[in-house]
Amino acid sequence: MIYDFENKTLQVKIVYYGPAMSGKTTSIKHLFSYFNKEDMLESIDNSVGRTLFFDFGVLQFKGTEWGLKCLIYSATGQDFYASTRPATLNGVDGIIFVVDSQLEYLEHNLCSWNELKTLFGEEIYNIPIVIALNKCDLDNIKKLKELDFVSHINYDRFKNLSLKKTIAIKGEGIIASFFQLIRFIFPQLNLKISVIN
Ligand SMILES: Nc1nc2c(ncn2[C@@H]2O[C@H](COP(=O)(O)OP(=O)(O)O)[C@@H](O)[C@H]2O)c(=O)[nH]1
Ligand SMILES: [Mg+2]
Repeated sequence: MIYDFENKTLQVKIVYYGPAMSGKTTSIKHLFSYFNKEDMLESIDNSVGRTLFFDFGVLQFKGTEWGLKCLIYSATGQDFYASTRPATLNGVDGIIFVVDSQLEYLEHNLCSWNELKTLFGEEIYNIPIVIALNKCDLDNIKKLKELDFVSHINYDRFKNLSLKKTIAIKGEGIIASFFQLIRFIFPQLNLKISVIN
């Protein structure tokens, strides 16, 4: 977190993390389009549309006294681990962990989660995290239940951890997840903030 006293702005870094294809880019795209900021989002994709490196964008909000500048990144476990991790996870203030809630992807999700744990060690328990159980619309397949995932993580050790169901392709739960994370980072913040154009 960076305090810019001159401009009365707080700067935070938020990372959407999770296994490949869980819906990170879709979630971020919805977030930016919700605030009419699609043009502020850069996605570095490869030719088949998967995020090769990361998505990056800035959202700025105006509070009553201080402004809030959110640097938002996405990163996929493996790619991220290999090359972009140091720059992006350094000084992260909050993580939205995007889970693919199809039961068959449980291992994928846990693998990515464990990567995060390995990177941060004990520090992970201090980082505000929202776990987004994404793809909740897929009713025809076996879905991962909240408990399936929670039973594999030390849920009680986290200071600020919450689970939310999301459907990124419809934008459901995306804004709520984002503001839950902001509330974790700034428990005192007056959330009646407006986006800066
Ligand atoms: N059914 C369904 N598909 C989704 C959802 N979110 C993302 N997808 C699809 O999953 C695929 C991977 O999404 P993407 O955002 O690129 O994943 P990323 O690799 O984590 O950035 C795309 O085909 C998306 O359209 C969702 O909530 N429901
Ligand atoms: Mg992506």
